[in-house]
Amino acid sequence: MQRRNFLKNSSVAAAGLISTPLMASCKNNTELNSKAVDTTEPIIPVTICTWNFKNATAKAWEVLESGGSSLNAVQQGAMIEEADVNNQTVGIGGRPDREGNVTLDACIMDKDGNCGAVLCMQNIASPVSVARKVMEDTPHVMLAGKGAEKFAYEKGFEKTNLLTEQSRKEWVEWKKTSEYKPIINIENHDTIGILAIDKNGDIAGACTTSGMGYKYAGRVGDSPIIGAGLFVDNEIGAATATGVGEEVVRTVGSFLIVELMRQGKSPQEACEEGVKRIMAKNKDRTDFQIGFIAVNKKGETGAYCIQPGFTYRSYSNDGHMNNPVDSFLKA
Ligand code: SD4
Repeated sequence: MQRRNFLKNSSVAAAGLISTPLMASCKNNTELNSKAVDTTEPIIPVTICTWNFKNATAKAWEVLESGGSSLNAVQQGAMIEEADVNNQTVGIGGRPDREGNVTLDACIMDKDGNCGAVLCMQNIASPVSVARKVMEDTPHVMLAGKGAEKFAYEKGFEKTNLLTEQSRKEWVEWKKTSEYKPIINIENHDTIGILAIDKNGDIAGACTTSGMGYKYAGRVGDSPIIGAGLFVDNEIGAATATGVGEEVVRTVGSFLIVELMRQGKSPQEACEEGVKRIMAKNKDRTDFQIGFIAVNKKGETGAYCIQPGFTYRSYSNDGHMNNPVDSFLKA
């Protein structure tokens, strides 16, 4: 019998045994019984991120190993990619929209279900850090556009030109045809979604992107949308996404994956089901990429994608690895 089924059956048996007059102790007994059979140690701390962003997971691991919170770990990991001018889908150096403006989306979520996001924000280099301020210093979850930018200045963030010469040149080239394909080539996926569990067993996640290159001005994808690009439930686990955001939004992908884990699926099984739900609605399409990664409360991880080529980084006591990811469509 698979261990998960064994656990399920054990807790059912435990619940059966105690459906006696001692109802007051019912909850405690159930907890004791299920804990008694679940003897495996969680694999924590752990951090994982979309793609091969080894500097991000290295930074997050440094925070986790020194006893820092998962929230600090994911923020600091994400900030590494935001500051990398060579990453053209995150932070400084991100590809602009069709009008030449770099607009950034990011969100962050903590162990208590607190979350913050900024959408379509310009001129600020670390949107994930502004998202954290939204979470911690306002009664809101999302700030967008000029309001988000104004808020960032109020919080001491500096105005920064996000359009690098490289991204500007490519945009000028793109304008010659202005061909708008809301499809991201596999090679162009650079959005970072990062998840972590700290030494206390608490989970947090962050996601940050400049979105699709040459998008309509004002377009926002999944990455800053809690439930779509990222979701954390400290009792269950967390998930995050990269790829064509519209499709992730349509299935509320990251929330779906966490809920599937709640129902007993492993992170791997949950990611596979998440991708299958998307493909079920896109039966005739083979031209877009989405990758999900997930971690459960025990530190087990999983990932799945549509097209071959997606990988995810993990850092735990088992080492720092770039993990190949199985895909729905085969090469
Ligand atoms: C978006 N999901 O804005 C993002 C794009 C992405 O790698 O993941 N790019 O739709």
